[in-house]
Amino acid sequence: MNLNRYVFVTMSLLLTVVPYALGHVTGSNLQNFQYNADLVAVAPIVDGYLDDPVWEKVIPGKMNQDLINGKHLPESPDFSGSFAAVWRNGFLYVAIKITDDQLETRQAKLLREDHIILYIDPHHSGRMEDLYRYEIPIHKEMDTLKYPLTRVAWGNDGQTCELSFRLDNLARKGNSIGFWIAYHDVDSGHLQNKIGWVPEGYTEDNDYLPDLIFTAKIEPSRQQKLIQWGHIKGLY
Ligand SMILES: [Ca+2]
Ligand SMILES: [Ca+2]
Repeated sequence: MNLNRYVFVTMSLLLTVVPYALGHVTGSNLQNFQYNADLVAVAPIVDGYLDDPVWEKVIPGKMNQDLINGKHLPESPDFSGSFAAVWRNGFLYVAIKITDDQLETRQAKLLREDHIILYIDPHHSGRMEDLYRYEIPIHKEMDTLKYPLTRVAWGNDGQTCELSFRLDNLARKGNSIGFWIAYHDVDSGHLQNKIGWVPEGYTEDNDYLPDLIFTAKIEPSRQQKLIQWGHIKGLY
C-alpha cells in the first residue's frame, strides 16, 4: 500500500468511527449540545433556596426553546426558566429558577398545573423512556419520589427549586448520562407552552436526550478539608 492510499484508508476509517464515538445521539444540533455538571467542594443544601455558594458560580442552562414549534422563545414575564447542576459524593444536585406570571398550582390534575418534566437516564441510552421520566409539580410536596430522585424542595413561592439524585458511582469525572428538562406552562387550567432546554429546531416529536457530563476541575483531596455549607448556614 503506498503512503497516499494508506492515509486515505486511515482517514476513511476515522470518519466512520468518529460519529459513533461522539455519543449515542447523532442529530447534528444535539451532538454538541450538553450540560457540564461540575464537581463541587461543598454540596448545596437541598432546601429550595439557591443561596448556596456553589450556585453563584455555575453556568446555567436556559429553558428557552418552544417544544411545540421548535423555535427560540425570548425571555418574557410570561415565562423564563433556567437550571444548573453540580455533583458531589455520588449525588447530582439540580437547581431550577422559574418566572411565570400565572402560576397554576391548585388544580386536581397535574396536566392542568404548571409542572416540570425531567429525564435522568443513568444508563445513557440517549432516548426518552418512562423509566427515566420525572414530573415535578410546582411548589408542592411530593408524597413519593421515584428513585434515584431523593429530594425535591421549593423556595420563593415556587420560583426556585432544588433536587437531588443519588447516582452513586455514575457521578464520576468524565461520565455522561442522559438529561432533559422542560417546563409545561399552564395558564387558567390550559396548557399554553412547553419550553425546554434543547437545541434549536428540537420539538416534542424528538425523543433524544442531551448529555449531562460530570466534570471536575478541583482535586478530590482538597475537597475533604472544606467545611460543610450547612455549618456555615447554621451560624446565621
Ligand atoms: Ca439551597
Ligand atoms: Ca403558568
